[in-house]
Amino acid sequence: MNDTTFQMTPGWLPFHPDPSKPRFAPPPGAVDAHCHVFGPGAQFPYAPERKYTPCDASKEQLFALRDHLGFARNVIVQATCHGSDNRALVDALLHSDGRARGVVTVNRGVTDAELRAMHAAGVRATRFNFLRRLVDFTPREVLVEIAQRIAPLGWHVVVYFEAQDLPELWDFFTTLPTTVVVDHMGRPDVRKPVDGPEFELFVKLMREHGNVWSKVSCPERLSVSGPAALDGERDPYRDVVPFARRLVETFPDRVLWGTDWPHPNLKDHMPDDGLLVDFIPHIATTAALQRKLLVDNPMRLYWPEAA
Ligand code: 0GY
Repeated sequence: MNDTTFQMTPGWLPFHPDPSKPRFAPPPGAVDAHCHVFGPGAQFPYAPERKYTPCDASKEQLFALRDHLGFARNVIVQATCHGSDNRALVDALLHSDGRARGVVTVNRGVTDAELRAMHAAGVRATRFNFLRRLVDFTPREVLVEIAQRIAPLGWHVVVYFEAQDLPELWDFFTTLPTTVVVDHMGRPDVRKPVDGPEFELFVKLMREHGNVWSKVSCPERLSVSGPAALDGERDPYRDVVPFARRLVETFPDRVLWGTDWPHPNLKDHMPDDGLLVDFIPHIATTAALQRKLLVDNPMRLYWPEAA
């Protein structure tokens, strides 16, 4: 595709135009460890093989949101709409004054020189996406080959999958040679019990494999009850709280949090990013847990030289 004008997929919502100021003040140095930049398409075209076309969401808009929400740093994650063309992400890293690190998507053709250049720009991980609505299937041996290529750089692997696919993916995940970071708690079905077999399997993965971390992110995607705040209290996405809180309290040193701005692929509800920040004190209920979640853990993983 050579055109540089893109129409957002019909029905897809743009990001919130005017997020509220959170009541919760993140600790100094807090990291938004899962967010994206999209295009702008005229400068960084979307991938021909993409399954959706997002709205443009520039690095300037991302950095303005970071400041508005009271965060200090970003981890920018390659989304599938840009395929394995990481130019928009790398450009954002290079313009972040060292305040952003990145998670790219690469294919097996990537050269060592390209990997080194991405590392110099601030990339620290590669992402494997297993959601069939987002990507075509990549054979496991190709992913293993990529993991072996990036491991010597000290990078880790970020994985995105849905809870019902964990049994099938278990052996692959547990043989990866790096730290493995799971997006959005492995997407549990929050209508099921937090101590039921499905989420127990995810907890078991983290308990038995000390190299597995989880992002306690995306309540807006997982929630059935929705954002409703109770009696003016900013207590949103209540049905997701038990799941995220269990992980934060069981594995306080291996959890990360992120906004997921600009929230691709949402059709029914676009979150207020300020309200998402006010989800944090409900899942990390002490200052010590909040500091680990928002500062110590992401710094250890993405800025180890400064942690
Ligand atoms: C997310 C979630 C989604 C999209 C992607 O790479 C992507 O396109 O991850 C989703 O649609 O659930 O983390 O951004």
